[in-house]
Amino acid sequence: MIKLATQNKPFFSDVLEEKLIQIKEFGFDGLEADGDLLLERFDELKTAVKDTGIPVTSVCGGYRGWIGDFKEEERKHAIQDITIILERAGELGAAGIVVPAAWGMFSLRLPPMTPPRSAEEDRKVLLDSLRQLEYVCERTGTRILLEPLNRYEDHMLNTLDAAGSLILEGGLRHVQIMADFFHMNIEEQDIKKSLIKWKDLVGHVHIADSHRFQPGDGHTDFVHGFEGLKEIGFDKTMAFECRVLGENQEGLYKDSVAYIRGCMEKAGL
Ligand code: LER
Ligand code: MN
Repeated sequence: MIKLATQNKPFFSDVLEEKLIQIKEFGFDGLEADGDLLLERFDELKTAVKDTGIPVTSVCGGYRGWIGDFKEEERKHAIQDITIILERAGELGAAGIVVPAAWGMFSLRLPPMTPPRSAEEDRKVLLDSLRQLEYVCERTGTRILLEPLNRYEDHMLNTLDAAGSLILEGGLRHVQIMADFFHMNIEEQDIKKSLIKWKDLVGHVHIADSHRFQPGDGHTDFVHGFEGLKEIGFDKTMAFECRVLGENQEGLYKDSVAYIRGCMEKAGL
């Protein structure tokens, strides 16, 4: 059974227990927490999960640097912070952390267009970071959810093919592909076909509509993509990662959850 999660929203309470209860009232099954909640407010978060019974399904961001950082010092920071986050995610029973190669560090489609490191070096660096994190995943029962981003947000991993082939090349057993509908809408020729191709490695999903706002407001064909998830028997977490367009933010977000649940039903999920 797929779990529907949400990242934080400005209209959710900052009191963690209240936040989790609100999330449930909005129609979600759990929270995709920002990493800084696990780094800065872990005891409070653990108590809130225990008292409400509403889970942290997964973690996204909130650490220093990137696993593919050009700066070695920053890459070390990323590995250090992600290690702590994974240890705490394991304690919470969360699946693991969503990790792109880097975000906003370099784009091959924007000036200066020539990166300071070769593609071969990029892969070496990424494999080194992922291998170090594999050990942490193994002892904490967690996973790295490796996320390809669109060409304007990252230059190393843009497609499910790129992330999947890196995982296979490294023989990484605790790293899976994080499939984001916003990025896939830009980079994949056919979202459904790509999901089916990487069926054994798809471990987590992000959803936003074509314009990165709430699902149902843009023109992404979610039912088509969800048919791919149905075909591969995906039964993990799908997290909303979007801004909300419109005046009545809370009402529109609730409508979007209902819209997505309807799309899931149409796809037989
Ligand atoms: C950034 O666009 C994104 O999709 C996040 O999930 C980054 O991990
Ligand atoms: Mn994403």
